[in-house]
Amino acid sequence: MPDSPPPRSIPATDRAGLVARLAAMLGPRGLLTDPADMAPYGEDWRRLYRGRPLAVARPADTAEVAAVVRACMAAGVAVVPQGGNTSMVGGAVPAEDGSEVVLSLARLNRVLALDALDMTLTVEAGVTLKAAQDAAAIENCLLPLSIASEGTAQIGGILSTNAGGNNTVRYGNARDLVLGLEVVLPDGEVWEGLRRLRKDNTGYCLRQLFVGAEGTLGIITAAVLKLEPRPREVEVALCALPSCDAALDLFRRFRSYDTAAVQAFEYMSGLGVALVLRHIPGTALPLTAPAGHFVLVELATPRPGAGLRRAMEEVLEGALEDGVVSDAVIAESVAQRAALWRLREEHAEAQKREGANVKNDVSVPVSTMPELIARASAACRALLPDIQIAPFGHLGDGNIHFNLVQPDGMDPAAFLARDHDIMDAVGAVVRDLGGSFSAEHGVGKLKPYMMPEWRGGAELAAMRRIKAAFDPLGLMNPGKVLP
Ligand code: 2HG
Ligand code: ZN
Repeated sequence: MPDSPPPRSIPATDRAGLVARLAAMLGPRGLLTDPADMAPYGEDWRRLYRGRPLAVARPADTAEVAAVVRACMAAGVAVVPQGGNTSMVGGAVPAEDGSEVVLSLARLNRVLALDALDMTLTVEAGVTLKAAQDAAAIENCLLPLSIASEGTAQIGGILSTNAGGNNTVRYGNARDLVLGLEVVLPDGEVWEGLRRLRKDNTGYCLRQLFVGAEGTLGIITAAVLKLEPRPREVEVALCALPSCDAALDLFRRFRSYDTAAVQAFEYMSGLGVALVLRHIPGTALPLTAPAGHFVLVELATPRPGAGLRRAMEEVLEGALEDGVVSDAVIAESVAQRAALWRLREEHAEAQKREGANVKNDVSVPVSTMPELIARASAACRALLPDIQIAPFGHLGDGNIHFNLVQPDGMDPAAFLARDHDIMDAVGAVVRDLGGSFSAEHGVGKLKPYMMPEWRGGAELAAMRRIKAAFDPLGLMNPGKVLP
């Protein structure tokens, strides 16, 4: 089995021939070649990478996706699948040398079926998460995946990266929501696995191989997703707390009161909230004083007459009496709920506006989160005393975005030049606590270099064998996931 993919360079004439064949196959709506039209497909959301696509293919259906893949493979040209292009790790950017075709799934944007008895939603890969949520809501169902980029991120990319988000604490990752897939394999064959079965115990679970593979094994073109009943009652509260230990104490209190109702339990640092208030117009803190730590908790249930408001008030009253919470506000309306959530959802945007960022999407056992934050903060300050430390995220899952913002006034490029030092310093603490270097954003182009150290030996060797079996030419999203 080859350990590294064969060289991919081919003569320019072959590339020109491929582009001509794709143009004939897809028509003007289906192929972009003008550099200005292609520019948005070359750059990632964080602007860490500026790739240059050979062409951007925009097939209209699965048969066209398969035809594009077959043509590219025949020409020895790599394919980079792209959904909403919201990756935090450069998972969907092409190489800088103009040698790779970006394959956008955006035109595969049909909701195919919803079954309110089976509780399944079948969608094409280019449907945005928001459109899929809205489709489920029409039938009084909930697609229980929620991420800040849901208006742009597409189902194919969400599954390919095994996205997590705000409701993982209750419903699991994208991986836990997928029943069936349709996938175009690297040889252009289509695997028609759009099954709607809750139980199907027939050999290797292929669909789970493609979930989280970041387009390196094939291209997801459609999916069957599990739905949940739509909540009848929802309560959201924002709490100020004296410490991260207190946040964990509060999590324990909510879980022991009614574990099934906890739908989100999100942590925010005092600095992170301050950056949102500074950079995002229309945001406000509905509490009396600033604090060092905040939690946003959401309770929800489809049970009629569950009395969640009473549950929220009782837990918070106890926590206030015991000094676990210093202040709290419960949303009184849908608009107030949205305003509280905005303080959390705008963290990534606010940090981007503040300056250059280094992100650490890490996970540790939930119980060790206060230790992680304390030790990683000390390690970062030892590198750069004025570094701005703004951890936030999915405390209930043990997944924190341990994000660092450049010191005030520092040259952004000089700060980003320290990114590996900073990630390594945080990574050392995470390793010591038995954690992971990527909890929900994936590996992409940014982190394959970490794989040998974190996943080396038998695990990485097995992954390489899987890659070689599916993609012997090494042409599916090369340079991502595997070093
Ligand atoms: C979130 O939880 C996203 O908002 C983005 O995963 C996190 O900016 C980040 O690091
Ligand atoms: Zn997140």
